[in-house]
Amino acid sequence: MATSLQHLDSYDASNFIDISAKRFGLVVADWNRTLTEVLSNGAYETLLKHGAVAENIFRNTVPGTFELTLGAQLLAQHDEIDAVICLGVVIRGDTKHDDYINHAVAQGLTTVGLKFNKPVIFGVVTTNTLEQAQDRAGGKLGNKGTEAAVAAIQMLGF
Ligand code: RBF
Repeated sequence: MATSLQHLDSYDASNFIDISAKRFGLVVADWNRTLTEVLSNGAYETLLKHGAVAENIFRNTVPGTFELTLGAQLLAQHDEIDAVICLGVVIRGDTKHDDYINHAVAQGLTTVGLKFNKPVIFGVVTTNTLEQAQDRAGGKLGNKGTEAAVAAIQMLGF
């Protein structure tokens, strides 16, 4: 479904669990940093808004979206971490690099989540153009970082 039709910006927080004792890992790709910072801040502020404690949010940077998988695994392996939120922006170029990165990371993050039995959230914006990415990183289509944090909270209550 197109993300312009479906997004979690208008979510129902009434059934969120208490996350004040939960520990979150944030893994943020440095590639397209201007946009991933917006995603990261959106996720961070959303966690705080719903009761997370700043000391329990561990932000880490990796070079690019491809590295999100290992970054997620290095955090998820710790029993103290309850959920990992992975954020990146991949914009289609002249070559097929985006396909390789996107598929590898989607598969990799799924594997990490299943391996450690905890939420590992795919907060990767994958677009054809820079403008589409900007729309989803604090623009007219919301902030996918916020949505990734919401997904993490929802999965913790599963
Ligand atoms: N990383 C991203 O997070 N977003 C991108 O749009 C992106 N484009 C790339 C394009 C090319 C041609 C290459 C080689 C890498 C790109 N990367 C991108 C970086 C990638 O995720 C990874 O950090 C590097 O390939 C090193 O493993």
